[in-house]
Amino acid sequence: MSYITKNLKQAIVYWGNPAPSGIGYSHDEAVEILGRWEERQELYTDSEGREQLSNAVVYLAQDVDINGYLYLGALPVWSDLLAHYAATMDINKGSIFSGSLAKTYDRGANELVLNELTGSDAFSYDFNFTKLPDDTSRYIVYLDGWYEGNPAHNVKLQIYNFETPAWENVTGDERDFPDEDEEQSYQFELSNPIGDYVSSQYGLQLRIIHLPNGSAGHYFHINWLYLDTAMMLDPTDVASYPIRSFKKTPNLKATDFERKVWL
Ligand SMILES: [Ca+2]
Repeated sequence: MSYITKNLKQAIVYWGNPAPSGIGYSHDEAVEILGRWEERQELYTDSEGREQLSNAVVYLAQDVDINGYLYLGALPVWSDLLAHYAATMDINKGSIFSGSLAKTYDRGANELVLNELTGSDAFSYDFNFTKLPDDTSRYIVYLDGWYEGNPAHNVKLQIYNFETPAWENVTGDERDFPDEDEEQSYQFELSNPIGDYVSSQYGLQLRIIHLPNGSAGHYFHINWLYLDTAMMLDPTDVASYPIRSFKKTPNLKATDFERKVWL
């Protein structure tokens, strides 16, 4: 392995396979590769034989496409997070002890407190998030609250799969909200890709459900509940550079190649 190839240790995001689209190019989904990124201006000859000055020079262990894009950094490259609150709540089983859905919209002391019933399917509440951006691919659920119940009771977070269609557990854990004495902060990253779980008509639906038998006098407290979304950024949305020139040269022993890119 050449000196050049051994020292490719920086995470670099690569958008390859450029296809003409309108005024620019569309690309395959970003992949993370290793390389060495040098912020230096160097004269190079572009594909049309013109001399140009580079923005940066990058060494890689793989071939890349002219008009692909490179970005110094790791995946995922996400936009800023955008918060969404539940537009409606459906009570499948149970009832409101105190508060209202609006109490889940801020982190103040006010809670929505939900009742548990004695017997099987002790409670089931759905929270419906609508008006979600089309191109969002990252979803994180935040819940500040607590289950005031019994250590043996199982309260789970579920999500509706519009494709199957069926409710699915968000985690493989026995309990997502164990019995507690005070408020906790919970965070759940939802599956990616999220496509089957988001409907243009209904948005995204979460269910908080008590699975085995329950007992009256137990409560589920929600102080703050929101869904953070972010989208995977395109090369033109980040400080990336188009690949202007690429040169592949055998090393001295002809066992490897030096791959050099001018941006
Ligand atoms: Ca609140």
